[in-house]
Amino acid sequence: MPEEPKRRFSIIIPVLNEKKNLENLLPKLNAYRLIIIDDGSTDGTPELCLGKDNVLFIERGKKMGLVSAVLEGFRNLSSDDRYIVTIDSDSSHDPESIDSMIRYAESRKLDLLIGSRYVKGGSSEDSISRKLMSKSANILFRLAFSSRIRDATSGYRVYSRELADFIVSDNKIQAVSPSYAGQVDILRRALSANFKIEEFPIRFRKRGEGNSKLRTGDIFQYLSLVSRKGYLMRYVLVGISGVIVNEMLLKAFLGLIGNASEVIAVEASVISNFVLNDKITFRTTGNGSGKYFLRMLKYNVFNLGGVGINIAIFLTLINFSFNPLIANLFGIIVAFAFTYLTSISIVWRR
Ligand SMILES: Nc1nc2c(ncn2[C@@H]2O[C@H](COP(=O)(O)OP(=O)(O)O)[C@@H](O)[C@H]2O)c(=O)[nH]1
Ligand SMILES: [Mg+2]
Repeated sequence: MPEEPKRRFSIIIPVLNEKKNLENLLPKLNAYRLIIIDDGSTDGTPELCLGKDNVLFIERGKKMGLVSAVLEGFRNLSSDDRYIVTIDSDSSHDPESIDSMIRYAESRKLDLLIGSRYVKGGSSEDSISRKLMSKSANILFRLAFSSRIRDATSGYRVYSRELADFIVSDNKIQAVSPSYAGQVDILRRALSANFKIEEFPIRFRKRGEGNSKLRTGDIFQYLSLVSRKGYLMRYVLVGISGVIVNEMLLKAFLGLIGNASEVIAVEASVISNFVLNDKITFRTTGNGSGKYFLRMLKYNVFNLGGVGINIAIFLTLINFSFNPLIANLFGIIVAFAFTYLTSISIVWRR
């Protein structure tokens, strides 16, 4: 059987001063159609890329961000591109995986296949500090978006044409997250639009020549995206509002009914937290009052469980002669983790 022509796929390569790395990479990609997006490299990158017949070279002149470069690639696909690969040009991503990734994406009819360092069979040769940063970013992603994806920040991906077109028509991504955070923004939107997404193990190498283009500002952009769009920060803020409700009610009722006012204060703050989380944190809309009360009941039960956990940890640590305030703090943290995890995985499970 004749081999299928590989040029039905385009490979998008964002580049910024990567001449030495591209000298290694480009010869391995002769069989593919390449869309290289350069943002004003001054190291001879454009000269290296120009004049190759499988390369569409797009020069933008100034640094506009990694994901904005990917989107520029999406806007320049060929009409017969059914899948699109994005790959870093710094020698971190092994082009050997491209064919197996595309085959896997095709056979599973996926819209997005993420080359992942953190699934079984994947690995990363990054420095400890970079690994720590990337792992933290991914833990935050999973907690904030209630997702199972383990390598949300990876730039080695296979996109279906449908998803690429969907992303290009979504002008918010371009405006909000043109840089690294955009990888996660794309994933978040694809998840909530129910595109089919999986991960594929890759071996991630240390970058070849040159330095990372990641800046401190990119990290803040990521944190800002996660806190604005994710569940976790909103949940924390609602939790703080619950503490205020609790303290105010306790103050109001203490003189009237004594210690029993603690019960009223706790229950009222649980209910007010529920109402706010349902409306603001998880933005639940129109799925029936029956379900609403069921969620409220579940939330109540888990919160009472949280109170139990808090007290149990408090009493245990006190027994080990911890300072009571520290013991209580530990209790609060574990109880918070418990109620948050049950909220995203059970009460407001999507
Ligand atoms: N066109 C373009 N490419 C970029 C930009 N920022 C990073 N890249 C490229 O995106 C890939 C990943 O960047 P890199 O610096 O390796 O990020 P890191 O792996 O997180 O350290 C590399 O191929 C870079 O050359 C940008 O603003 N514009
Ligand atoms: Mg890199």
